[in-house]
Amino acid sequence: MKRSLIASFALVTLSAMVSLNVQAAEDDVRSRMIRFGYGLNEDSNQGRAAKLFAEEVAKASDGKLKVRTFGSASLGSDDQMQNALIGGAQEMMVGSTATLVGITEEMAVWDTPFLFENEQQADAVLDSEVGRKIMDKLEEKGLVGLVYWENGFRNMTNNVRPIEKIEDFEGIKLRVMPNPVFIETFKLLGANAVPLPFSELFTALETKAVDGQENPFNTILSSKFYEVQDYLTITNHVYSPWIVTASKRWWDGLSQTEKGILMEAAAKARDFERKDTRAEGAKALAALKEEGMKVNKISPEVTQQMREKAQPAIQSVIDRVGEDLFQEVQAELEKAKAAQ
Ligand code: KDG
Repeated sequence: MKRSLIASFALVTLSAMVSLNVQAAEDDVRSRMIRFGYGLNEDSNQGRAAKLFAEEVAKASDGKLKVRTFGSASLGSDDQMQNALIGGAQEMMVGSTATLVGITEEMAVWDTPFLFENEQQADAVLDSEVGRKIMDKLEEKGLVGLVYWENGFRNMTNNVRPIEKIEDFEGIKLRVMPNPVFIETFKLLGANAVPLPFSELFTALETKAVDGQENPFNTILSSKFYEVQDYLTITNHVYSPWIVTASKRWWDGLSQTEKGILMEAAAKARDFERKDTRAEGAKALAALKEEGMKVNKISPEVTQQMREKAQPAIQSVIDRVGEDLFQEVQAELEKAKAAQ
């Protein structure tokens, strides 16, 4: 009797120690260095949000989790960093969803021309269940999606002519993100679409390897494209998200507490970044005019012609992501429109 009592007491003690140990592991916050890469300058909406993310993580971990931010594509272009995360050579980054399409093709849904009419619709859909569902598909490819940030509505710049009628796209050598939907869309509009990583864009414009590009006002200003571009045409042809990602190989080794700290900081930085991007966007347009860019806004009639010409690209998104997922996004979008 005594022997079995001692044995069961030892068993209870052992399992308590093990669970305490697991508990300690789940609550552990270890000293870690986290390399967080991004493509724009430090003095950009992307850079300011990355800095805030690092500050929030340090605050919440008593300085144990040290996020070192690396801007201006100093750790590589978006797709190079995405591959570094998959391989475990880098811990985190923020970059375009568009360059993830080669890894997780469902991300292409966010490249659909004219999908969102305004930022409120974008926020509602990206932060919805279907936005999370698309983000979670990254896991099978070695990435963890934390949150979406805002790159913003994209507008055209070029050195050939102001884009006033649909024919004005004809023959313009336009740099686009290395993404099948962007390449197809601008070919359908009549431009000569040239896919290039963001990190090569300024030089390509400066050396006239390309005539133009398309990006949100904040990026056009912070990357000084006004120095090498004459015309800015407000087209708002697509809303671009950024996405904060982590290396799954690295992420899976974190404790629950560490994951919670990173997720909460990424969400705080998202909320800050969206506000900052919108506030600075209006100022950026005024600054671009000050810098001498000739600015025009495309008419509703030409916007409609763009939509019609881009229709096959929208169909190719549906073919790529699947009718069901595309309709899930549309349903979420209709809910957002009804709530406005
Ligand atoms: O690293 C910069 C990219 O994240 C982002 O700016 C993508 O809009 C983009 C572009 O034009 O490449």
